[in-house]
Amino acid sequence: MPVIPLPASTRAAATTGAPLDATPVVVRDPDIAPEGYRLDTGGERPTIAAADDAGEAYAATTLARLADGARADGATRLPALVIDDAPRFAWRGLMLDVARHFHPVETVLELIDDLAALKLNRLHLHLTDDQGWRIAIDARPALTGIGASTQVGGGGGGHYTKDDWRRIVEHAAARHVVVVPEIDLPGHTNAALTAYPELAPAGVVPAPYEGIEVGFSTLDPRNEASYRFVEDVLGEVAAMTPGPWLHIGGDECLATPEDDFLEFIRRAAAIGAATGKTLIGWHEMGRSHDLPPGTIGQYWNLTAPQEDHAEHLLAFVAQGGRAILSPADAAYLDIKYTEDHPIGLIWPGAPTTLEDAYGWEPTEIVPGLGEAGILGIEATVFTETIVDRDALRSMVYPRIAAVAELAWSPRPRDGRPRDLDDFRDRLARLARRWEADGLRYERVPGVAWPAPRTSRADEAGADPAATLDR
Ligand code: TNX
Repeated sequence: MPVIPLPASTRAAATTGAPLDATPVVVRDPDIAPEGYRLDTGGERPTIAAADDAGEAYAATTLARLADGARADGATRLPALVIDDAPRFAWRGLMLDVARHFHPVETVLELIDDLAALKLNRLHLHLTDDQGWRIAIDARPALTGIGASTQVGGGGGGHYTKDDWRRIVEHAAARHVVVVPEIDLPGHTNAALTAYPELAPAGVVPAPYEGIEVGFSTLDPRNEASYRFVEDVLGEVAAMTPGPWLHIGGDECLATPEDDFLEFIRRAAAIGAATGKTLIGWHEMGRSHDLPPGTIGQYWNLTAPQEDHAEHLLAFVAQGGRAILSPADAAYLDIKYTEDHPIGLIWPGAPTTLEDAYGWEPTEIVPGLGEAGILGIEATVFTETIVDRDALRSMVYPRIAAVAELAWSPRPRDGRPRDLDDFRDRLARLARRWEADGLRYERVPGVAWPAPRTSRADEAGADPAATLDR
């Protein structure tokens, strides 16, 4: 079953099932796969069978979309169907960078709702970077003092208090989304160094940074105080986070000499593992052969791997871990849609269209990495150019639907490509809901998008351009 169900009108048995408003009967069935479900819409009441709460929730989502489709067709009953559905990958994620531009709690809560609606189950928050530190650490108050006061382009920053964090993780858990905090180490640490300059390598005087370069900062790997800092931070983040994962970054450490990098990763990973969490690192961390067993590698290089990036990812699997795939030319939702798109970066070399986001196969990226080595896939949204909720929505939608479908739906048999036209048709139907919810998405070419809904602001006589799509 694709993550976006087919419209009811295309189904042979349409409108002979349960009435649209019938409350489903829910049963537990331990033989159904984790997060999977069986949905039978044939009787007077739909039946949902699932092994767990997530499967039950995903069945309810599919049922709601089927009802949307039937209603749009003017039907009063559901199509009579039996759907056996379960995810291909256990890890179906989105990463949001709240460091380059801070995004408030409400934006994050809404994003979690969006993820759950597409059967995505991980929200990775990139909480720290050169331009800002966004999470309260009681033992290190300056991190959210001076360290949180900046962001790309200026205009102030922000951070999450421990109460904010609790709201985020609880909201997520109620929607079967696990929050994964990332503390990026030892590079991407300029904001931390402005707060605690004694952790910078000797001779480096950190100044606040609000540009978009990468790779210039590092905690001093030769200073014992750096490891006490890592202990304080990872200890508190682990304690306040109910999920089992802790991401420690490790990417783009261009200012850390290789030997120092390897020693830092060995020690920081041991500190992280001692919290009891399973660690995740960007694939460069695979340069280390001293990773705690089971450490997960996240791949950010291209769908056609360059240099030694694939080798570094495979080193995680060799050390007992698995891979999360986030290829930058397909799953980076901060990359421009077109060369002249007003928002976004274009460092992978070309824009990322909806078709690019949909047109890749996870097992065909890193030679030697098969289905068993792949924990799942994750889209990312770095926010150098993404300043607010509307900009975020316009970059995330519709490409997130492509990533969600690759994460959930089975690979087409016989290695055939996925049916792009079918995906576009289903997407056009789904967008009616986005219109109804009044949320911004990018009306990329190739999809028969629904007519834009007249906004409330428009009805009130305000400037329609403020809320309508470009
Ligand atoms: C690469 S991918 C980064 C980030 C940037 C992003 C922009 C990775 C691990 N690092 O530092 O924000 O590109 O797309």
